[in-house]
Amino acid sequence: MPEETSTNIPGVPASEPAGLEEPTTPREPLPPKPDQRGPEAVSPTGSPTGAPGTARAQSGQYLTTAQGLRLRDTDHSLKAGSRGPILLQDHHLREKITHFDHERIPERVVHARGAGAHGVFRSYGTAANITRAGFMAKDVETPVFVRFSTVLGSRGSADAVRDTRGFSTKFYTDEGTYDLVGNNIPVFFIQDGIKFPDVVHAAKPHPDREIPQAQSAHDTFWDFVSLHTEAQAHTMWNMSDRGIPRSYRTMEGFGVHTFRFVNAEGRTTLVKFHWKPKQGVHSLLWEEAQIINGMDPDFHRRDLADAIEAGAYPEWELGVQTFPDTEDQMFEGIDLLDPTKFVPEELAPVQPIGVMKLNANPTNYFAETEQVAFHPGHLVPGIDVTNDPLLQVRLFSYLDTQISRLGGPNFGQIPINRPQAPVNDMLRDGMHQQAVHAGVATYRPNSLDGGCPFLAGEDVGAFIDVPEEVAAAIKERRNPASFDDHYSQAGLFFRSLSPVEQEHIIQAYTFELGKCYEKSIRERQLTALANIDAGLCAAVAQGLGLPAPEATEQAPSSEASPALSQIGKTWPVAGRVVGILAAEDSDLAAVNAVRQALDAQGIVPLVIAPSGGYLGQEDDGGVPVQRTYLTARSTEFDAVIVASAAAPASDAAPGLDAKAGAPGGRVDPRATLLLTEAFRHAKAIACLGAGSAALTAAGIPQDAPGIVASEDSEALVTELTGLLAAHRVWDRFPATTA
Ligand code: HDE
Repeated sequence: MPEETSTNIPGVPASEPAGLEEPTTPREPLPPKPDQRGPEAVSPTGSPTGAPGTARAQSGQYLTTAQGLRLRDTDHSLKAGSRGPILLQDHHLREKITHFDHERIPERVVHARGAGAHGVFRSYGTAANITRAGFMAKDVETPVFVRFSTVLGSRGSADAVRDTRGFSTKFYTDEGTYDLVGNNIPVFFIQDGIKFPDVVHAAKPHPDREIPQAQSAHDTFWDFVSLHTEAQAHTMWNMSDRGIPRSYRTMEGFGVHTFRFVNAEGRTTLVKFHWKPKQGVHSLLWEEAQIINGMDPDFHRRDLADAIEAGAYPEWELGVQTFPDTEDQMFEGIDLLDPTKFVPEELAPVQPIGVMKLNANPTNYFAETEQVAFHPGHLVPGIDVTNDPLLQVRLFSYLDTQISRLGGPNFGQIPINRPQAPVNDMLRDGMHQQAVHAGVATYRPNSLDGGCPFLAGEDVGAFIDVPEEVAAAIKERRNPASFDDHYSQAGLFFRSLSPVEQEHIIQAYTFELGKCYEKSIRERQLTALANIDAGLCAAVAQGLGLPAPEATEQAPSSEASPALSQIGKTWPVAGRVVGILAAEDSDLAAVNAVRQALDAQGIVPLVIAPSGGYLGQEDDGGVPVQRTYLTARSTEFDAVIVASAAAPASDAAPGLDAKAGAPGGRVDPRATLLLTEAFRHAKAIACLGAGSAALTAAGIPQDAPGIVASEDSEALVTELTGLLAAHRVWDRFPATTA
């Protein structure tokens, strides 16, 4: 049998024997693609990355081994004959497969699923009286990298699950890197970090079958939170709309703990951090979230990346609530060291100190978003910690976890983690050491390296621990009595919301507890709800078909905090997505006019049609189709516009026929589903002229709130924009709840 040979190298015939001169020279070498050039010799923050040569990632035009050896073939193993066994001497094969075998690193033990972005933080320069941290006190810009995350799910889990979201920001300041590692909920499940493994084990999938993924609706979670009642306040926030944000762009962020600012004179102030999204605070509905997790599990990741790519850069204002650093560290009866409590904005207003804009997507997910290492102990002069027992444990945990996650103690040298400030430490060697350190004296004091590096004084930016007096105390395992109230703030939160939001909370508890198999767990959680709010308990009990228990504790009552409601305000509409249902027989001039009017508002118009390509002629007034009835689902859109037919036939539903010329001109059921869902999810629906026949087909009353119709595209978009600014047509609830 003749020996078979094959090669895919341009210009090299398949039958050519080995030993040719320069067989790998392409006939017409092309310049490297922009995304193949490899990183510049600077870190993402603009600072030099260190020794020359450390930025070698991709250079040159030829495929090489890790050692730079040019390769002629990467598709065929070296074999003893084309049908023979593979030879152990195939060094390229072994390098390629060995590297592949080790491509994965352990995912984060919590917050494994995330999305990141680069940006800048501009300080207003108004905080100088309370902090000496230059990046907050002066009117300066600081590069940042932000990572948003869910907590419970694995790295490949869905985005739109009911969960807390992480909101971590790395500020590359010129005084060192500062990490603000927060959440989108201002309170936490536990008061002492020693319980973190318990809450996480309870919330993660059951250890026997490893289900359910990325969900709290299961027995072990509710078993824990019903027994461990200090978790009730955080759980209430999770059951609210905050647990299912519309987008990472529409989430608030909170530092959760109380931190300590120190000003230039050494005076201290206690602070709580708040990120306020300029896009507004918006959420999904539970049914929407469930559909999204099937239709587009990457919904939040895609939304963030698309918005940044489109130039709709999301912004958050950073603010602080400030409190006097008194001996008892209490404020209006709230213990500032208790991380299960928040301070209502009505008691301590949030004072803005700067604004952050996210303006660049990561170049490489693994290198940046996966390898970024946050740590609440990454502090700068002017910001210090408090004795919050949750924060104190975090100060240990985050450094420790990176050592197994990133393979050793040198994770700070990974480009995304490199500080912008000059680094001159005495840390040496270790796994994955990248630096070539000079000098012999890796100790202090020394005379051999001229005493270098020197110690800094406060005048040149040294970090000085706040000389806090620690009162003589008994060594004990115990919380202060001021941590005892577990219910009042859960009730305060519930009572501060609008009826629609309260209804969502009732549905969420009823859903989640309905997924628990153990009746005793449902009953115990109902008792906790009775201690929080009798009305809430009764409504959930009714949904579960269980009697509503009596309260076992009388929680102190507190004033409502209207600032907690997400409803009743209006917000910018830029970056919102509007679907335009159209078909071949639609009035294409009107569709194009409406697209332009939306675009002028910064809204993203997406045309949905029975099939892809163009409606009409591409180069003669046609309309590009971005989604087909097959690929579109209502959940992608914040509002929907129905196009009218150019010349409506009497028996046709204009513009939305299943197929051109379909008998009876019926409306495509997928278009009907899209409209029905958009209506049920309280989204604005607009009809261009006679398009409203499609609404009739979907059973949507024309006079329902948030249904608008106009022949004039400008007027239609103006009305629609007004509705979008409120996020949803709230008047449709609670009569038609999701
Ligand atoms: Fe975390 N947390 N956490 N956490 N956390 C981690 O650190 C931990 C807590 C938060 O995008 C881990 O690098 C303990 C509160 C965010 O990379 C780990 C305790 C808050 C992220 C860890 C807490 C957070 C993490 C896992 C109780 C809100 C994602 C990987 C004492 C203020 C950071 C990692 C990112 C990640 C431990 C409680 C927020 C294991 C022990 C409270 C946003 O170190």
